[in-house]
Formats: sequence, C-alpha cells, structure tokens
Amino acid sequence: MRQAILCALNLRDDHNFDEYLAECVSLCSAAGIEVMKTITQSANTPDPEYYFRHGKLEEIKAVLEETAIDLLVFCHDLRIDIVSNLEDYFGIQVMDRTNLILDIFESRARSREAILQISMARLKYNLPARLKDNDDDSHQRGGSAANRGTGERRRSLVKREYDKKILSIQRELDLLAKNKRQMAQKRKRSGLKQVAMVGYTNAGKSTLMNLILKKNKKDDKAVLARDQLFATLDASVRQVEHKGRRFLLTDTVGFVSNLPHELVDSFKSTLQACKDADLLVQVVDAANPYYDLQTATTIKTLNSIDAGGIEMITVFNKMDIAENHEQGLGISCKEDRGVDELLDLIISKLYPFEYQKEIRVPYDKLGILDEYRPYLDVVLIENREDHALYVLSGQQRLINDLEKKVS
Ligand SMILES: Nc1nc2c(ncn2[C@@H]2O[C@H](COP(=O)(O)OP(=O)(O)OP(=O)(O)O)[C@@H](O)[C@H]2O)c(=O)[nH]1
Ligand SMILES: [Mg+2]
Repeated sequence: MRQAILCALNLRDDHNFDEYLAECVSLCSAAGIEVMKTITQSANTPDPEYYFRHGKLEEIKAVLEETAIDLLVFCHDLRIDIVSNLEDYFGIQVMDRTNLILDIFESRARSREAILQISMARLKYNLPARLKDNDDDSHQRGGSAANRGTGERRRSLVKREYDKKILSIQRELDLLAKNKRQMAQKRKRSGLKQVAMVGYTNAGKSTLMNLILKKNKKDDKAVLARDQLFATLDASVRQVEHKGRRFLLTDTVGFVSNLPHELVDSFKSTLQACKDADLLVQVVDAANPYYDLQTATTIKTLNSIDAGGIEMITVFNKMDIAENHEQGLGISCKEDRGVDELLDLIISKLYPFEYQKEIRVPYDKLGILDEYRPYLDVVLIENREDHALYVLSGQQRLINDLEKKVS
C-alpha cells in the first residue's frame, strides 16, 4: 500500500469537517493509499498559491524529512497551478480529491462503458492542466513574441488533440447509450414497473439486490457486492417477483459527497436508470456514524440529475451491527431481516390502487359516489330495485370512507 499524508483545510469552521475528513480517509483506502498522518489547518480562505499557509507547509516538510512518504493527498479540488507550486515546494507528488476518486473508479471499471466514461472524465478534468503546462513552457523559453506565438500554436494543438480524443470517446459512448436507450424503451413497453436502488457507496445496495434475487431463486443472476467503495460502476437490471407482482429492480453506482461533476457528466447514461424509475429505494448504512450526511449526499446527487421528484422509500440497512435508526424501515441483508416487509412496501407503492370492493349505492346517494370518481376506479355492475351495485378500486381508506357515507 502506498503511504501518504492527508491534508485538509477547515474552511470557516465547517461543522461537518470531521465527517468530511473521515470520508477522505475511506477514499484513500479505497484507492490503495494508507494515510500515515493527517495535517489540517483552519482558515477563512485558502492560500492563493499553496492552499495552506506557510507554517503548515513547514510542518508537512518536517514530517516528510523524517519518513519515506512520497505522496500528499489533499481533500479538496486544487487549481492546477497550486498543485504545481506544492509539487515544486515538496518535490513529491500531490494528488487532489477528484484525481483520487478518478483513480478509484479507474481501478474498478470493468465494462467498456465504465472504462470510457472514466477516460472521458479524466480527459476533461486534466485538459486545463495540459494547456497550462504549455503556457508555462513557452514562458520559460523566454517571453519573446515569436515564442509566445509558438506557445499559442502548441496550446491549440494540445486542445485539438484533446478534443479529438474526447469526440471519439463520446461517439463510442453515444453508440452504447443508444443501445441502452433501446433496451430501456423495450423495458418500458413491457409495462413492468421499475425500481432503482440508490444510496451512498458501500451501503449494501448490491447485497440487497442479491438477497432479493435469492428469494426469487435467481441466485445465478447475482451482482458483485464487496466491502469497498464503488464496487458497482454499471447498472444491472433484474426482474423480481413478489406475491404475484413483478417489477424490474436496478442496482446502480453508489454516491459520494461532491462527486466530481466531470464524473456525474460521464456517468449520465448509467445514472439514467435512476431517472427512469417509478420508485427509488434509498439504502442507508445505519451502522455508519455519518449516515445522515450520506443521506444528504444521496438526495443532493439525485437532485443534480433531476431525479429528486421520484417517490422514494428509505431503508436503514446493517441493523445487525447498527445501534439504532431514527425513522423508516430497518433491515439487515446479512440476517435477512425486514426485507420481506420492504418488498411488501415496494408493491404497495407501485400498485397503490389495489384494493377492490363491491358496494351498494342507494340511488339518492349517487352524488356522493360522483365526488369520489376522480380518485377511484368506479365500475357499475348492475342496477337493482333500490340501489346500484358498483365495484370500486383504489385506496382502501377512500373506499371505506365512501362506504360509510352511502350506507
Ligand atoms: N453487517 C452487515 N453488512 C452488510 C449488510 N449488507 C451489506 N453489508 C456489507 O456491506 C459491504 C458493501 O456492500 P455492497 O452491497 O457491495 O454495497 P453497495 O451499496 O452496493 O456499494 P457500491 O456498489 O460501492 O455503491 C459488503 O461488505 C457487504 O457484505 C448487512 O445487512 N449487515
Ligand atoms: Mg454495489
């Protein structure tokens, strides 16, 4: 495992700073980096040249001199000139948060689509840096007009080279997305309702999917579930049946706070599965001390992909090791607790108008029935001597209500 010092700036006494740091440590370990020491500084604004103020830089230097550590990880997205300043100052590699996340995604990517999506995100994130390198080169070689002209040309050459690469990846991604869209349309035409699992990475979405598949005797269609961040990068769709009702269940990529927008952009077609869903199931790791922040991250990410308006059930997973949870349904995939209740709940949300009842409505009370027509399915069965017989379908509460009024 590569060893690093983790550096973080606590800007304006952020009350979520500890959680933010803890998340960065997990991200490092997901990227195969062991955090040997964490160095933080409080400030109102970052230093414009080095992010940290001078005293902290000296403190880091002292640690580096005593150890063989050759990597600094910053828990923030750094401007490229700040990265170069820091690398020059310390003489070792400096990695920022987006590049850390890109590294993790890169090491997990298996499908062609995921690989392309990550290459795209990396190209877009690193393009300004490459352009800057060229600017610096031309300045170093003397600032004459001729040299500046050469710099300009090289800059536009690099830009063109990047644009070409980005375009060719985009073409391939568009093709894959087109196939995906066709499959999604086919699924829509099948009339099956769609449920997507969402949530913070490592919450247990894939484990829940596998448990549900097992209950359906479809273990052979299991998806990958692992104790690592971003185990799932591709969406997997499976058909599930519960109490005679079928629906499609999608397992998708987990979220993390401030997911770099280049990645969100690149993963649009993967995240589309969330947008197409009739219902979302948010899986929360109730054993994680920061689960409320993770929930907030999930909601924020859903909003950013325009999926915030979709109805959502929240389940608190890992109740076998969690102390408690505040509200919602508690489940444990490990001990198969609460999952049948969850499936009941999913069905009741997907098919809210399931309740049916025969009701006799006296002719002088037909007006009351009319009031309920916008909310219930009303079918006349027969007209009898002093009443009409109807079959009503819809919410049980409304049907009971109506029955009371007409009886
Ligand atoms: N103790 C306990 N562990 C669980 C439970 N459910 C899942 N896990 C573990 O949590 C870890 C992550 O599970 P995954 O199902 O891969 O999580 P995920 O949400 O799909 O993660 P990403 O794909 O990274 O978004 C695995 O080690 C699981 O064994 C549970 O109910 N109890
Ligand atoms: Mg997963």
